[in-house]
Amino acid sequence: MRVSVVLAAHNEAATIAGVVRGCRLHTPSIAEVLVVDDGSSDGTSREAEGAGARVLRLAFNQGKGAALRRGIEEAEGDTLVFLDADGQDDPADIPRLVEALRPGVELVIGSRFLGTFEPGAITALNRAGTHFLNGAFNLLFRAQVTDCLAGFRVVRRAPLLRAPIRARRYDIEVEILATVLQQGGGVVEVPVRRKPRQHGESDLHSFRDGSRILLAMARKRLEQGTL
Ligand SMILES: Nc1nc2c(ncn2[C@@H]2O[C@H](COP(=O)(O)OP(=O)(O)OP(=O)(O)O)[C@@H](O)[C@H]2O)c(=O)[nH]1
Ligand SMILES: [Mg+2]
Repeated sequence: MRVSVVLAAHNEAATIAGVVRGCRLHTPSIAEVLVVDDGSSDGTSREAEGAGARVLRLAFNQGKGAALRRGIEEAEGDTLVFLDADGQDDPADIPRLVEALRPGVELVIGSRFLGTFEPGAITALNRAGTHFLNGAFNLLFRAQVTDCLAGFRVVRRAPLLRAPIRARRYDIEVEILATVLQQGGGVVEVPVRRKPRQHGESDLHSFRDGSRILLAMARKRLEQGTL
């Protein structure tokens, strides 16, 4: 197993170096930490490189999904770890996620709902929206996950290369999950701890991105045929 940690980052200069160092310290069989700097206007790339990451710079901001797709294409490893660059996910949880990637398992989700939200880690609106979208996902795909939107994951790279992934923003998480399920791959969840954002601003727009995620689910489900 060769593991690439892929971090999508947009204006995360204050936190990216700490996250990169944490990933380098905690990731078993690590090949690289790959940061996709998505048109940041702060020092995100410089900080990431200084901490030992390989950095891909996109010329203009294209969204988290577009950045992760680029990371999936460019990564060296056969196994990918995704987590947030803003310090909300704890790299110390990475070994437990990687360990859960047993034969037959293609995706390990770091579930915030099986784990812990520290105070301030999620707004009431985003918690309610996430529950709603998770329920919709389980109904549409006859799945039983607790956190279909979690960005903290370990996934094998091969199934993602076999299917076209089109998401440009926060719809990337459900598209990856649906793609793995569609190919018959095993999915497991392990609990993680989610911290509040310490610096900078979220790019997430609750209603606009929530609608986009719901549309992405519906489109993916329709592609798979009748219910
Ligand atoms: N490459 C890239 N990364 C992004 C973009 N928007 C967000 N990200 C990254 O995606 C991760 C999650 O984004 P956030 O905006 O923090 O979303 P969130 O954690 O779901 O929302 P909050 O809890 O409000 O912070 C962070 O690492 C961001 O830097 C983007 O446009 N491009
Ligand atoms: Mg965040």
